[in-house]
Amino acid sequence: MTETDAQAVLPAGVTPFPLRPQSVPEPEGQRRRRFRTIWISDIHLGTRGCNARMLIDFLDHTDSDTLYLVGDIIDGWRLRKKFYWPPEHNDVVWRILKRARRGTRVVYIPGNHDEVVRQFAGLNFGGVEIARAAFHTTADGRRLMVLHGDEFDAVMLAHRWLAFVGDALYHLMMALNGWVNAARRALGLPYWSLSKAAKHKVKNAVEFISKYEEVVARAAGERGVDGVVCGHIHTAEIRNFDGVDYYNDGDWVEGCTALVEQFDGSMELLHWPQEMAARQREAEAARTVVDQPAIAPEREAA
Ligand SMILES: [Mn+2]
Repeated sequence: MTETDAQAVLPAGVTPFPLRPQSVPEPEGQRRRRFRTIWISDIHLGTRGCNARMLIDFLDHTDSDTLYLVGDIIDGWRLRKKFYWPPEHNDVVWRILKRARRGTRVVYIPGNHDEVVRQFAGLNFGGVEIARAAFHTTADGRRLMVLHGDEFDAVMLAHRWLAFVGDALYHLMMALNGWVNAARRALGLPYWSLSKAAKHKVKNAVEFISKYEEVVARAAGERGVDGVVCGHIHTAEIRNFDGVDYYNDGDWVEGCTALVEQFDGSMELLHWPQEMAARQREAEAARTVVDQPAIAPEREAA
C-alpha cells in the first residue's frame, strides 16, 4: 500500500505513520562516502544510551550496496521496562527504510535485545530482509559469517558473573556518560566515551573481550569460513586468529563505530566521533581561508 492509498482508506484527520515528518531533516544533494558494505550493530534504540544523533550523521554521510544490521538495533528489554522513544529514534528507522527503498540491500540480523524479531527470520519487511545469520562474500573472495554474537554467551559462562555485574555498572556508567558529555558539549569539547575509557582500564573486562574474540573466531574457523563479523560486546575490533578474520563492528552507545568494506574488499573500522571531529576541523579550516583574502592588502600597497 502506498502512502496515498493509506490516506484514502484512513478516516479524515488521521495521518498514516509514514507521513510523520522527520525531526532531523535528511540533507539533500550532499556527497556521501560510498562503500561496498556497511555493518552496524548494538544501536539500542529505545534507550537513553543510544547515540541516535551521531548515527543519523553517519547515515547521512555514507552509502553502501549492502547494509547489515547486526543485532540489538532496538532494545526490547529496556522498552519493556520503560517506554522511551524520542523523535531521533524514529529518524534512524526512517533512514534505514529509505535506504532499502533507494536500492541498498538491507539485512537485519536480530540480536538478544531484539530477539522478538528473530521469529520473523526469512521474511522481508519493506525491503529489509530478516535473517538469523548470513554469509557475506567480500570483493576479494573471502567468505564471512555474519551473526550478532550472543550465541557464544553460553560458552562464555565462566565469565557470566562479570556480564551480570557488568550490566548494572553499565547502565550507571551510561547515565554518567550522558552527564559528562552534556558538560563537554557545553564547553565545546568533542564527544568522549566514559565507559569505553573505563572498560579498557579494567583488566578482567579486557581478558573477557579477548577470550570472547578468540572463541568466536575459532567457531567460525570450524565452520570453514574465512572470517566472522559480529557485534554484541560493544568493542569494535579487527583481528586475526590463526588465519580466521575476526571483525566486530562495535556499537552506537559507547564507541559509535561502523565496519565498512571498500570496493576492493579491504575492511576498515570507522570511529564516527573522530570522523565528525575531522570534518568539523576541515570546515573550520575552509572558513579561515575564505575569511582572509590574501591579495587585497598587496593591491592596496600598489
Ligand atoms: Mn547483544
